[in-house]
Amino acid sequence: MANTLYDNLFGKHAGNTAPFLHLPDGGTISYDGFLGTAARIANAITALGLEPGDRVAAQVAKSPQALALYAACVQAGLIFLPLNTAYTVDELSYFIENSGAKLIVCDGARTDAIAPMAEGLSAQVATLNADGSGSLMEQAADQPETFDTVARGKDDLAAFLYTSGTTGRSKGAMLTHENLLSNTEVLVDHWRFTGDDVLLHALPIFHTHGLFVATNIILSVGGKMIFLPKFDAEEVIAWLPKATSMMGVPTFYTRLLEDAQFNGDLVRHMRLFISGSAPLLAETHVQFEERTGHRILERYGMTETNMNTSNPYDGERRAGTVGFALPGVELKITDPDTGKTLPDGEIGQIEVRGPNVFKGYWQMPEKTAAELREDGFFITGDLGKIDEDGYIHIVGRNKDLIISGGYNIYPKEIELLLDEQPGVLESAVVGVPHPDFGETVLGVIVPEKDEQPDLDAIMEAAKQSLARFKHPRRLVVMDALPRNTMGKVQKNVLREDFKEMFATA
Ligand code: MLC
Ligand code: AMP
Repeated sequence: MANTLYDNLFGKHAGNTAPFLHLPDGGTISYDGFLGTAARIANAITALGLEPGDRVAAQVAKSPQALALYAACVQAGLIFLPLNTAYTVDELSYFIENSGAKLIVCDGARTDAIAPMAEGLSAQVATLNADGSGSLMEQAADQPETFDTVARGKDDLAAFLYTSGTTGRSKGAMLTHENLLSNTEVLVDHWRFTGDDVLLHALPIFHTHGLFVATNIILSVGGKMIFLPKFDAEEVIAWLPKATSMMGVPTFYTRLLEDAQFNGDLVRHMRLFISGSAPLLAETHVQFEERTGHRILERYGMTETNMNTSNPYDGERRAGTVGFALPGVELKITDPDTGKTLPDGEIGQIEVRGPNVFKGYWQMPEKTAAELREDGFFITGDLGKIDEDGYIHIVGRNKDLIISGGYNIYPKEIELLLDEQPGVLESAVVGVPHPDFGETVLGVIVPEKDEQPDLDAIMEAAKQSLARFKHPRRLVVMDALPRNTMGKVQKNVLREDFKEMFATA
């Protein structure tokens, strides 16, 4: 039976005994072995009573089995909902409730904390640990190695990825089989991936970058991945000689450059380095070329759209730009007030349209209507301009968003928590420059009259409910927040005042 994504990424490798994954312990997993594991998992999940269209939430460490869970969901027509492993149970419960997930796959060590929440939301729980053990794989072990692929057309949903919102409530971006497949095919072609590629994969697999860009591309061409559990500069340096290509967020590149062992000899054979998810400083681009002779290829994407633009493979990869719209993607710069297209050179909001653009936010028609126009253009919330040579520059954001090490953080979510704390009158959260993470979180607190809020207790409260990467790196107390004549908090003033805070962190 036809299944758009499964047939084109997974099913076509049936019987292929060539390696798909190289693991840190030196072991390999073949395409055929991987598909067998995926089929067993698909059988196990359907035996739990899940049906096509149901959501499967996965908060699991990166492992071959975790990747096979993605393949299993695609094959069984289930909607895959990967979640950052850093999310707390509080955060998780929102995603489960909002998505109506029928199954949560989590690490065994978290079952005690997650099970009561799951029960309250009528979701089943299965475990999958970092070493591939757990109840999911136990249930899968007795299942057949083949599974009758469920038919799925191009408009059927394949995944929900939650992106935080400016109001503090996350939105489930609905991605179809066609959204994912069309983007993969364009990127394979644009970046010249072939079955000879060995991609060094050190990204997490719960986001677009590591899952839909990196993994789908390699699956599409039948290449190999060096599948590392996380980014560790020494480990990456040890494996680079065996790779042909690498994808990373800017922090990967700045950390490599900080390591004296990282030199040109190590990577002379490499074909391609790609960066995205956050702005790559032009100075990093230049330093990388000086050290290695390679020009990093920077591209621009989003959870809702996958990849939108890319610097050219053959032409000039221009530092500080994200290149041109990808084939099939229309991009325009518009006036945020009128929606009218602006002439080249002028700064406005970036809008995109194409087969890559998602179908909307799950059960949030107003939010969908506010960002996805009826004519199919998606308002990205990024501000940019097109230069005289057609290169697209991202110059800022029209949305209150912090990007730390490639993770998105919406200040509103943190402000809501800070505002609730004893002795706090109000707060503002801003992103300030950070040498390692690009930006980091600074919380500014205004106490109630004659109060002295307990900053340690506030940080403790943040730990309870927010993922580690969202915690303010520092809290400062001010008598009042800077406001404009309309009474709106001037976050730009705070960003400017505190821009040196972590300059040498
Ligand atoms: C980890 N920490 C972070 C963090 N990552 N804090 C802020 N920002 C981050 N990104 C926490 C850790 O929990 C730790 O807490 C402390 O900060 C320092 O940890 P570390 O050891 O230095 O971090 P590390 O584990 O090495 O992780 C850093 C990283 C990782 C940059 C390697 O965050 C990463 O892999 N980021 C990639 C994110 C990504 O894939 N984004 C793509 C989104 S898709 P403690 O308690 O020890 O202090 C997208 C669309 C597109 O945006 O265009 O691609
Ligand atoms: P996410 O919601 O995690 O998918 O993050 C998407 C956001 O990351 C975009 O809206 C941009 O603000 C940012 N982003 C992605 N790639 C780049 C890039 N190359 N340069 C600057 N910002 C980027």
